[in-house]
Amino acid sequence: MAEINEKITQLVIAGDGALLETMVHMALDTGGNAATILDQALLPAMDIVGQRMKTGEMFIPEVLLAAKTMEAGLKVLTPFLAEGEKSNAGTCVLGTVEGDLHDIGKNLVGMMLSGSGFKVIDLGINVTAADFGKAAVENNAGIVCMSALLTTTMPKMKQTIDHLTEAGLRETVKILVGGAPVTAEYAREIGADGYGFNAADAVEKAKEFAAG
Ligand code: B12
Repeated sequence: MAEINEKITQLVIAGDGALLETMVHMALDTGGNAATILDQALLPAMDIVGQRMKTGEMFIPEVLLAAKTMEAGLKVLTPFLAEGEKSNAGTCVLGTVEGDLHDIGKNLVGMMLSGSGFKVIDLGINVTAADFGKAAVENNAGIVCMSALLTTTMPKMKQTIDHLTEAGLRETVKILVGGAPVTAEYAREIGADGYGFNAADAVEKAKEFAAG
């Protein structure tokens, strides 16, 4: 299994979507666990891509191709990852903050939340504070989940929280934040109710909020 996982990692980095899908199917068919394939093959690929991006070994078009390939792999895994209980745990509004186009992590969080019984309103990327607020009201959401992958867009989380406070929504809406540069300390600093390290942690925190 370690060999297949390594091959999957390399295919994401190389951006070979067609072969990647075949390999992920093969990994599942030979008894591989979807969460393990995600943790040990797909996510490490994105870490390597990130390092190569930083050192200038990979350029944006190649990173984009790797990201698309990662998504193709995730699509194959989705039905196996999101097979949690189907209760109605509440409504979450989810989005990547304004100015930020990264959505792989956000999509994973959305997938796991909806697999755990939450109704997920995914606003996509580049979501303004006003749009988060509007969607929270329109959908009577109990939780607003924000993702940011850039240090330059993290302050948009605070702006959104301020907007929700001004709109009088802070009593009824819990705020959960996450994304690679975000920390629990930062979440506390900006007045969020919680921080999720990864998609599984996001579900745990959301369930705590829903339980009251
Ligand atoms: C893929 C990628 C891209 C793709 C995005 C494609 C897409 N559809 O998402 C493209 C090519 C578009 C891109 C562009 C850019 N990128 Co980029 N990108 C990445 C990369 C390699 C991977 C991100 C990723 O998908 N990781 C995998 C997912 C699963 O992990 P994740 O997002 O962290 O999510 C997990 C947790 O954080 C958490 N989580 C995430 N969101 C949420 C939300 C909630 C509520 C909760 C609870 C939890 C949670 O759960 C997730 C699942 O476990 C990272 C490097 C890295 N290692 O992060 C750089 C990186 C984030 N990018 C970076 C940069 C600089 C850029 C650009 C500015 C480059 C440029 N010069 O143009 C642009 C910015 C574009 C923009 N305005 O957003 C830097 C950021 C540096 C910084 N300190 O700010 C990084 C760190 C690369 C680097 N090492 O330099 N990028």
